[in-house]
Amino acid sequence: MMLILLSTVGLAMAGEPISNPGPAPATSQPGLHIHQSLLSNILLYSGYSDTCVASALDACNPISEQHQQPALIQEAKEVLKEVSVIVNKLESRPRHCKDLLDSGDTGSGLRLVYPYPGQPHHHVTVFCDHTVDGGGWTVFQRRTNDSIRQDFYRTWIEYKLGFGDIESDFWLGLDLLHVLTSTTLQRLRIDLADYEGGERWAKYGFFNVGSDETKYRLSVGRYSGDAGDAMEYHHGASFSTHDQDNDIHDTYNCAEKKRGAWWYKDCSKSSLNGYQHQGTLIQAPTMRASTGHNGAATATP
Ligand SMILES: [Ca+2]
Repeated sequence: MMLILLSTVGLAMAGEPISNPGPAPATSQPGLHIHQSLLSNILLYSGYSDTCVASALDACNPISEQHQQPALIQEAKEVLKEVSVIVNKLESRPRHCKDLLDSGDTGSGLRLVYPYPGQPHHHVTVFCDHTVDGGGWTVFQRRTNDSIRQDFYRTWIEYKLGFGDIESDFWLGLDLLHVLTSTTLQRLRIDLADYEGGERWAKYGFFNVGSDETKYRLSVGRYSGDAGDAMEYHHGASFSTHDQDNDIHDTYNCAEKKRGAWWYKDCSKSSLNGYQHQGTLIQAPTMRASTGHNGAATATP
């Protein structure tokens, strides 16, 4: 495709002045409008007179201008149209679950998405949840009350890349979370359940996870829900694991203290990857990210 485009440009430019026309012929006359063209220079240099070259090339103009160039332009337009169709097709690939919902895929479960800008073929598998709060949620963490549970006391590299069973207990991974929350505005929803069947939720109108360079710094804003705001305290914090202490506590690593991995400061008001207590209180959290919908909560704080 690109070769055709380059070829078209090359042909279209063939009549343009050249920077080094070579030795000027002795018979050259000022004002001859074609004397700098490639072909006229060759002919003049070969010994043909100006008048002869001018009349010969003038006779060719109707063909090149009225037939050849429109044909080339038409060809270029068709090539550009094909390129445009391909680009639109690639750009319309779903970046996250909200794109899938908008395209009419209302089924929850595993789906392929293409979240990486400039990498239209790089896909990942995510779990889409369209059952809560209008749908369009990309689940990035889930802890169940199943008999077999994932261990969430994991290393930095495991939290970076993700772990677990995406249809049960899992953590999607900080690298992917950064991409998902950086390419479009995202909201965050957390659903909590206790062992007695009680349920609470918290939602944030803005949610972003920074890059590896920031140690995946958390940004959240605009709380709503009935679980209480336990995330605002963590706004601006970097992520910590038991083998990488990025919290602001001087004497110990909060991730070790809480037996978890989170955006700890000094140390936490929430720790949803922390030790999962058996008994009366939390927790079986599910964390979801989604772009806004229903025209609400899509603006930047
Ligand atoms: Ca510390």
